[in-house]
Amino acid sequence: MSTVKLKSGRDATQPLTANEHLLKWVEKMAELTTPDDIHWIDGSQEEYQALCDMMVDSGTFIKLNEELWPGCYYARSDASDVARVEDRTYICSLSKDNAGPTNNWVNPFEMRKKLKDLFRGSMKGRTMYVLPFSMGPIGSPMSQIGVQLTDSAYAVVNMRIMARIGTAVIQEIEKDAKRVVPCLHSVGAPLAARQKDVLWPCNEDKYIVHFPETREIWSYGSGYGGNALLGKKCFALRIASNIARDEGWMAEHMLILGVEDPKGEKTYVAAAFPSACGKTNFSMLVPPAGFEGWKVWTVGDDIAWIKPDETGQLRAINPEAGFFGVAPGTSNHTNPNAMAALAKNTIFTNVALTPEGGVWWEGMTDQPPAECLDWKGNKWTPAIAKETGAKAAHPNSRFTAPASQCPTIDPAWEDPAGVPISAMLFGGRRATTMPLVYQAFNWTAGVYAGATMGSEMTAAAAGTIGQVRSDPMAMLPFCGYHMGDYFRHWIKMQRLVSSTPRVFHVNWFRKDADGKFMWPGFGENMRVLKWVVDRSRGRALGQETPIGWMPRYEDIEWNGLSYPKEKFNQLQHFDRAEWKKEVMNHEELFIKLHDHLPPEMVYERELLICRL
Ligand code: TSX
Ligand code: MN
Repeated sequence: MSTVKLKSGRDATQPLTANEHLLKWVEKMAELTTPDDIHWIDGSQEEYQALCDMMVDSGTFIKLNEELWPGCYYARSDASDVARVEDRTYICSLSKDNAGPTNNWVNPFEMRKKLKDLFRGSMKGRTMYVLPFSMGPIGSPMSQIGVQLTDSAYAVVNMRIMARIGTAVIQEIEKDAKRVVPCLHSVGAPLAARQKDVLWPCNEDKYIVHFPETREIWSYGSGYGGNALLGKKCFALRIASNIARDEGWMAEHMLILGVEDPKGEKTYVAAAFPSACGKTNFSMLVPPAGFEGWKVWTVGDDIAWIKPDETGQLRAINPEAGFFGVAPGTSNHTNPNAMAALAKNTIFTNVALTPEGGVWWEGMTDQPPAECLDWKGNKWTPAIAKETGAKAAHPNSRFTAPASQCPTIDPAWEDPAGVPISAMLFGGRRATTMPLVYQAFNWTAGVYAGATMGSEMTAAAAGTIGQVRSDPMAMLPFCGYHMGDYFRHWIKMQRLVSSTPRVFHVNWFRKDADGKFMWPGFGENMRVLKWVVDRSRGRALGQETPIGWMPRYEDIEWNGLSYPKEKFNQLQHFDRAEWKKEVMNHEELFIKLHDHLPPEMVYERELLICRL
């Protein structure tokens, strides 16, 4: 195997930089992993096309019907490589105490030795791509730069959608204004001479390793999602959370949206929800009937980097350039803006393939196709599904789509200065206890609400469905250091800003006694968003309750929706007995974090108990 030929005649094996530091590292890693070739990624359209063509030739990619899905490709992963591997994810800080009880930890010296053994010769028979990338707009003072060395062309083409990559990033590196985060990635499947490759190479042994002090990422054995696109969860959350703590900013698992009212006034909100709560849908919300003239603009759907500006105002950027969204459940009803974003130039992974050369997934259309190939390549029909329960698309199947193609993408989404954040939302999937919305009394109470948030598991190990799992700030799998220190950092942020954003807790998923969702959700969440915006701007009323400020029926805009007052009161009802139990459960996490837990969390809990 040798690297792709480019029509322009550029020899991709020639380094794109003379930067000693970068060249030395690439050379050293090539000595370790022994690839057959090295390909320097310039990020051009031509190069992207050549890599896609190469994967079509090898069978890893299927080109979709150009009439139906222009510029789109389809991939199936190995059936054992379909999601992030949390039990194989490590934070290898010098001291175990710095990783904390919610992360896996191995002594970094031991781990380095282990990784060197794993990576030794791991790229044999393959090309090593040198992929310079910027998380955040190139040149923004809030952006961070990395270089990913990878033997996966699939990772390269996905990263081209998810981040800014190539020559322009090299120029940033040469200015040497910023330090580069080295990211080494191998699927862990070296090829012997004349050995035929498989469609999705990977290794059953997987290691996703972060060294927070030296700001390094080493990922071995997986080609899927967050395991392989190292700019996303590994860099933009786990490593960036460490940088942010040291530098006084925040790297959060949050969407960012802008609400524009009919007068053109714009208010930006960031929101942290755990997985399976519809974060992408919320970030692209379509205002419902009764909200004519209102617009919701999308800045990001997954990650926010938030930093005080010179005046102390918190401003946020989306460090990503694309959406790596869960396909199942995405439709013209639930999220027409995502459907428009993924209509072209998109990579689909583990969805179903239709006979016309199109894609399908559960929930995409009311009518399933009469026949298709499922994510494993097997024949799938609605009858087979009924009989065997087989899903056409894997529940964690994905689309990789350019953010620029989203009809609601905010005009300021690439503003190097970011957008000003006025409010922060926390929320989970809760059938009971949690009202539709309440506002925390102040910043510290808001940090408490975020720290103690939980969500019911939808798909998990047998017997755990419906159980509430605590997921502080939706960061449980993504915080790159001790969770107690992370809470301290949140508390401390108040001292670094001129004014804190207002903090709210929301729950779209409360159920009535018959097990029916009480709130229509989706576009109707705009009614909650309006109250949030008005509260943040100091012009909406609410009533004080033991848990925070809550809207009364008359504080919500009901134009366009008939929702009875009694039902709203039930939806907003807070039950003292349920909440007492809830607060007792908070102790479990707090005990785990005890010696690092900021005293503010203990006091907030005591105050809440007293009010209850
Ligand atoms: O994304 C969702 N959001 C946020 C949208 C802006 N989902 C999908 C969650 C899975 C990813 C929701 N599901 C939301 C929601 O607000 N609410 C619900 C629950 C629900 C489901 C179906 C109905 C209502 C609520 N159907 C009818 O009322 C007819
Ligand atoms: Mn996420």
